[in-house]
Amino acid sequence: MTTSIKQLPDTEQVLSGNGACGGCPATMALRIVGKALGPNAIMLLTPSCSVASMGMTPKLGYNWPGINITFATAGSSASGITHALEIMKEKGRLEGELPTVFSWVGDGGTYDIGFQALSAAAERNDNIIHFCYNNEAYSNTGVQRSGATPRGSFTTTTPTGKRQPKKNMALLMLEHNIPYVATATVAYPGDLYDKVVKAKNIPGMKYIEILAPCYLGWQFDMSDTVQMSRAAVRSGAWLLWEAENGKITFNNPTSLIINGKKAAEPVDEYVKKQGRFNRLLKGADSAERIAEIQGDIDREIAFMRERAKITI
Ligand SMILES: Cc1ncc(C[n+]2csc(CCOP(=O)(O)OP(=O)(O)O)c2C)c(N)n1
Ligand code: SF4
Ligand SMILES: [Mg+2]
Repeated sequence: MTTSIKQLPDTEQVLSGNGACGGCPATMALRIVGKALGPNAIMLLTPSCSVASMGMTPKLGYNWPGINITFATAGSSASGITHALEIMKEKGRLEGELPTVFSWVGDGGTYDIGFQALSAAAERNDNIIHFCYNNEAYSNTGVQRSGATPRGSFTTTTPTGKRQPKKNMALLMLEHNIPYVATATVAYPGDLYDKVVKAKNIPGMKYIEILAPCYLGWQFDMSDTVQMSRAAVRSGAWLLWEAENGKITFNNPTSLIINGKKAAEPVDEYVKKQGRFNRLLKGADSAERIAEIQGDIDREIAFMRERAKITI
């Protein structure tokens, strides 16, 4: 049974007065993650909105020891810290439960610039949690395209809409044979909370990716963040799943779509809610380009349905 929002602990690791935009999905997600991880954790951040939001020492917006590292190094830095802690414990220089070492990284720092170090940490099965909060662009520097930007989306580096589909990063991480991979989004806080609690208790490498609809990059009213997150799942543009030791399970409502019990909502409704697709919608070839986006989603659903049948 999924934890309900009312059952989430009252403890807060994300403090009031931080510098995030109102309605920031990355910060909402981090708040839920904080409730699941508790205070005994060490946070690593690469350049991103979440770094800009945390403010400046000595009054940080996040209640963990935090380290700002370079863009490419989330995987290697987190590995170094977790190994150092293990050695200190072995030598009797640390007592009690070791802190959870986690990286909190955007899609730019995960899909693109940090991919090599992350892949290496996964291959070594180092004991860390890598969170990718995915707002589908480089938001902090004014919204440039990333490997997570979906086809058709406007960014400052794709002024006529991106021409390629996004990559399936969570599946790429699963193919590293790591013990736990999950996807989540802010409209389903209990689902996210349960996945983080589970990941915290599994030794080895864990990867959790959270879709974070950013009003600035996606161009919608900031009060609609949660609705946009829900619309992404209902249209099948974002699939909720987790894999423990390689076995994929879909979570509601994605499981209903995958099992054919409920149809995914047509993607044009989802696309029309977002200004980042405006130019595509106004073009003479808009029907064709929406069909391409729908094709990407249908292909992904069909592929994941088949991939989940492989359990060895
Ligand atoms: C090596 C390097 N290249 C570029 C930058 C500039 N930069 C800072 S934040 C950022 C965007 C990060 O995008 P993402 O990881 O998706 O996080 P978001 O801003 O969306 O939260 C960029 C390009 C940098 N700090 N270091
Ligand atoms: S630009 Fe988007 S991701 Fe960045 S702080 Fe604002 S709402 Fe959050
Ligand atoms: Mg981003």
